[in-house]
Amino acid sequence: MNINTVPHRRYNILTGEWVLVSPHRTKRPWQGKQEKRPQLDRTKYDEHCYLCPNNVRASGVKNPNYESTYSFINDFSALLSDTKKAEYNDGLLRAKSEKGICKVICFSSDHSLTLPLMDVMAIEKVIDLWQKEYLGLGAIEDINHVQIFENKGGMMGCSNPHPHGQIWAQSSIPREAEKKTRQQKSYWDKTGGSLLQDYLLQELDKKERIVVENKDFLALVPFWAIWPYEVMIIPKKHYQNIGQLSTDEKKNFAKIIKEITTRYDNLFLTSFPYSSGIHQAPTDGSEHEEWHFHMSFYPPLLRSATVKKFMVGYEMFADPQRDITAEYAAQALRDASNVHFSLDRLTVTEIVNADEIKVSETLTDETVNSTITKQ
Ligand code: H2U
Repeated sequence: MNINTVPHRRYNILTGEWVLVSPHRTKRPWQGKQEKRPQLDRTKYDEHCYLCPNNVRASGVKNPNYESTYSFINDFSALLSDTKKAEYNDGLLRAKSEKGICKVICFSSDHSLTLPLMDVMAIEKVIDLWQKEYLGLGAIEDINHVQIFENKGGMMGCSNPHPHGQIWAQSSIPREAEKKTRQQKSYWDKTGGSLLQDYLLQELDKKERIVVENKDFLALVPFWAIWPYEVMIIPKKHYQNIGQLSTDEKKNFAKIIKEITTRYDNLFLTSFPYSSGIHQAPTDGSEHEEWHFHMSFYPPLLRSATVKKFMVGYEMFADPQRDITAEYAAQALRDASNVHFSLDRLTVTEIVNADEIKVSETLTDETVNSTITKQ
């Protein structure tokens, strides 16, 4: 089967689910919604920002004069640490109380930054904090799962441009982690090996979906990607959680995060919106040897800085679907520069024109064919 032309379904080894891929559909004209291009804000300190140092948050608490990273319990936490165990059962209606802790993680005291614009040492400090929080929260009784994530950009529902992420830690294992535990465990029991380690070796051999690589990490567009430019960062060693990373490995993790997010911004010359998250072993007291931690980026942009993918219709009722192939996306990200465009003296006209360039580029046969030929 020619996966560059034939409509097909791809299997996600981590979730056991399928995605419909329709490569012939990239030529579909677009007369639909165009999002607003986000402004690049250079304000280093905003007196109205709830997350800037020394400012008072909505709860009335004052942030300390922090210099690099800072974490605090979310003032509007979705989960609370003092929730008592309780159940509601009424015929077919069932509910269970859920206990947890939600935290906000400020990546930097500088309001104007984003991960691609931070230097590697500053990103390492974010990773230090993620490690500390994963281990600390995970050690608490009744906290069986720790979800680290970032919503970047207004398009992803982020409420504040100050560089930050969140952590929701809770007693239940949520759906995505539960699926991934099941799939990895069944592979481990069958083969005695790690599912992601074997996948990583196959991708290293094929090379067509790899975006960048360093001594300790690989960043690729997974074969089963759903989002147009979805990326997964996988450690080369079989680690269950980020707590196992050495100082050297943390530096390489920071480098590859910076590299991927810079290429994202350069793809459409915009601050690329996404949701990213780290999936790692549950903290329920079991060893979870089957787990291989990884970080995923789910960005919505499809054709340009203003045209995004919609997860609607067939996707809501049947299966996720994509038009551009994972191989095309990996090639586009490999072709993007790893020097951030804002440091590269581009003119405003070039940035504004980038919308039209990308919209027409993704629509022509030549671009699709030339990418396929390159592979
Ligand atoms: P988002 O930008 O992804 O919405 O995350 C910001 C979080 O910060 C959000 O969960 C919290 C919100 O509840 N927050 C506080 O805890 N205190 C504040 O003063 C404002 C925002």
